[in-house]
Amino acid sequence: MRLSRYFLPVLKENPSEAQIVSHRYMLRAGMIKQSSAGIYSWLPMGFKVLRKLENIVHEEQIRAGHVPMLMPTLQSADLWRESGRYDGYGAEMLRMKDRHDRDMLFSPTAEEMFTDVFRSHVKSYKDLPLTLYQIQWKFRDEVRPRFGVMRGREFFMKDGYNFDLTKEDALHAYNRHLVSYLRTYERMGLQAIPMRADSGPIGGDYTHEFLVLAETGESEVFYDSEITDLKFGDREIDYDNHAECQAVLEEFTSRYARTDETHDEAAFNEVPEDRRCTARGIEVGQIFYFGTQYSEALGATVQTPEGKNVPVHMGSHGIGVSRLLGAIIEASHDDKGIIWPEGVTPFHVGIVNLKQGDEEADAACEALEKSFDALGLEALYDDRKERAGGKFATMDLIGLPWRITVGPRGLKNGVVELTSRRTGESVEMPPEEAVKKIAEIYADHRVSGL
Ligand code: 5CA
Repeated sequence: MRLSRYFLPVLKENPSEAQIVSHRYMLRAGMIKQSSAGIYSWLPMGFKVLRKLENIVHEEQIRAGHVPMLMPTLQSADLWRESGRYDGYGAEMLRMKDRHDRDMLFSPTAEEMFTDVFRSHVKSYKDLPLTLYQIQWKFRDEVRPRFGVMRGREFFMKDGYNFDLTKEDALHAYNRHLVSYLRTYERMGLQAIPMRADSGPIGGDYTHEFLVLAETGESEVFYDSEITDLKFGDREIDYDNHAECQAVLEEFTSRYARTDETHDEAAFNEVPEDRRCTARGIEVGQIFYFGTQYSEALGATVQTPEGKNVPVHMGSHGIGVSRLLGAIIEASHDDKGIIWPEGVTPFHVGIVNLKQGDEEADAACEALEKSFDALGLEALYDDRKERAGGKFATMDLIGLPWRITVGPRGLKNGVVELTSRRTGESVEMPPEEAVKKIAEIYADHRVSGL
C-alpha cells in the first residue's frame, strides 16, 4: 500500500479529550474518530487491526470446535421479557420502539437470542454438545463511557454460548473456553490472567475474568506474582479431552488471582509476602457457567437417552474485541507511539523512501513492495515527498514492528536499513536479505486482514 493513496489522517497535536495513552495514540494514528460519546468511526488503520483481532478470535474459536454465526443487533423486547431480564437490565439497555409501537432494543449481550435459536431447532441430547458464537456489535448505554474504545457504548464483542446435557459437560465447555482464550490472547502478544470474578447481570456461580495488567486498567486486582511466569506457548491441546482442558485450567487458576469484587484478604495473606501483588488490570474477556437459568426460563430442553425432557446446561463466554485494541496499546507502546506485536500489526513492514523522486531509490522501494506482495506480506510504503524526520515520526507513531529505510547513499553500497520498532536497532543489509528476514519473522504470525 502506498501511503499517498491510503487514508491515514494522523494528528500532530495530542487531543485534549484523551486521558490515557491508548486513546491518545488511536486518535493520533488516525485509527478512530469519535462520532458521539462512546461511539466511534473506525478509520482504515483502526479497522484493519480490528479485523485482524476478529480473525484471530475466529481461528481460535473454530480450532476449539465452536461454531460461528451472526445474530441481529436489534432485538424484540418480548424475548427479554420471557427471560425476565427486560426490566432488570436497567438503564444500560438502549430501548426503542418501531413504527408499530413494538418495544425493541439494541442487544447488550445475546443469551436470550442464542437460547431461542437453540430451542427452536434442537430437541435431542444427540445434537449436544454444541457451542455457537458470534462476533457482533453490542450496545450498552454506559454511564461514563471513557478511555476511547476501552469503555465504549457501542463495542465489538465475541460472545459464545454452550449448550450441554449435564453440568459436567458444561464445565468441559467452560474449561475449553478458558484454554482457547489463553491461546487467543497470547497470539495477540498479550498476557491476560484468568481471575476469579463476580458474575454481575449475567448470573451464575462460575466465572473468570481475563485481565491484562496495565496502570490505566479500571479494575483493581490482587495476585500471586508466580502467575505471570505461566505461558501457554505453542502446546498442542485436544479440545475434546476434558481432562486435558481441566489440567490447563488448574495450572492457570490455582494461584491466587482475583479482582476487587471477589478479593479475600485472608486467603491473599497466605501467599508469601514477596509474591503478593496489587495492581490494575483491563478486563478483556469473561467466561461464565450458569447452569439452567436461561434454558429453564425459555424452555430450552432436550430429550435424554432415557426419554426424559431436561433443560440444557449453559454458559456464555465473551471477548472484548474492540477493547483489545486499547489493551494491546496500553501494554505495548513508548513515548513515540504504538509498538504493534507481530501477530496483530496492521501492516507487516513499513518502507521509508528517504529521497522520493530519486530514480534508484524509487525503483528499490517498488521492488521491495513487489517482493512482499509476492510473499503475501503487507508493506506500507511511505512514498510522500516529505522530509525523512516526518516520515520516521509517522512510522514510529503508527507502530509497525519493522521498517526498511531506503536511500541513495545506502543503495550505492547495495544496502538498505532494517530497523526494529521495539529496540530501535538498525542493521544494514542487501534488500533481498531484508525481505528474507521479514518473511522469517512472520512465518509464525500469518493472520489475514484487509
Ligand atoms: N454474555 C457475556 C459473555 S458473552 C457478557 O456479556 N460478558 S461481559 O459483560 O463480561 O462482556 C464481555 C467482554 O466485553 C468484557 O470482558 C469486556 O472485555 C467487553 N466489554 C464489556 N463492556 C464493554 C464496553 N462498554 N466497552 C468495551 N468493551 C466492553
